Parts: sequence; structure tokens; C-alpha cells
Amino acid sequence: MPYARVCLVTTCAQNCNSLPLGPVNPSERKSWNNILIHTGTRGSIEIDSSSQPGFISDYNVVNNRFARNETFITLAQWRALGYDPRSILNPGLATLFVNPTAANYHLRTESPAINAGVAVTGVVNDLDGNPRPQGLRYDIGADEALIP
Ligand SMILES: [Ca+2]
Repeated sequence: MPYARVCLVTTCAQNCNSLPLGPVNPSERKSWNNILIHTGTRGSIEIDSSSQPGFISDYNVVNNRFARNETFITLAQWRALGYDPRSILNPGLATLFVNPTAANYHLRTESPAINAGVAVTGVVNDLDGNPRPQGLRYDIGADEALIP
């Protein structure tokens, strides 16, 4: 069965399990501005080749681990397939977030996710209800850092 699976760490949950997307609408086959970190052994995105046509992924924070057809590949191999050219390699949860051990997934002031995203039509607020973007560009993830 075609599938695309992503692993999310957002402000809504800690250490989310893989989220099976199943056969998805082609217009919904985008992964932009997501923090896709699995703290275990799964890939940031796992996909089978029949689900690749139309799938777009970029401007994410990712691990150096993906999977295609149940085979793990590196970010470089994933990029060679045309995905995530501008995405950021996970620098570590403590570098990204204020206090991930206490489930505070707001972006640290120094987080490389700040201003590293892309404008997404219809996404006008972050998870806290703050308007986005703030600063130069959208942030990656569910939180938009409020930087003076
Ligand atoms: Ca921003």
C-alpha cells in the first residue's frame, strides 16, 4: 500500500510516534516548515516509491535518516531524490527548543529553525495564536519565535 510517514516533534507533543498518512491527496503531499525528528530509530520521512510522484518536502528540520521502500537512507541520499534541499539537519533538541525535557518546544532564541521556513498560504498564526511570520521569515515548526 502506498504510504508516506513522517515523525513529528512539535509544540503539541513530545516524542510523537510515526504518523501514517496512508494514501494521501496529491495536493496535500507537501511537507514544509516541519520539525521531523524521531528520537528513536525511524526516519524523518519514510515513503515508498509509488507515493513519490507529487510529493514535495523542504524547509524542514530533519534527522540524517529517511527511508524509501523500507530501506534507510541518509539525508544526502534523500536530497539526491530531489527532497529537502533547504532543510536543516537536526542540531539536537536542546539547541532547537527552550526545554525539550520539560516538553517546552518553543524555539530557543538561537534556534536555527528561526526564519528558516517558507511562507505557507493560510498559515497566519502559530500554535500559541501569535501571528506569523515574525521577523524576516516564517520559522520552521509550530512555534513562531517572538523576537523584538
Ligand atoms: Ca520568523
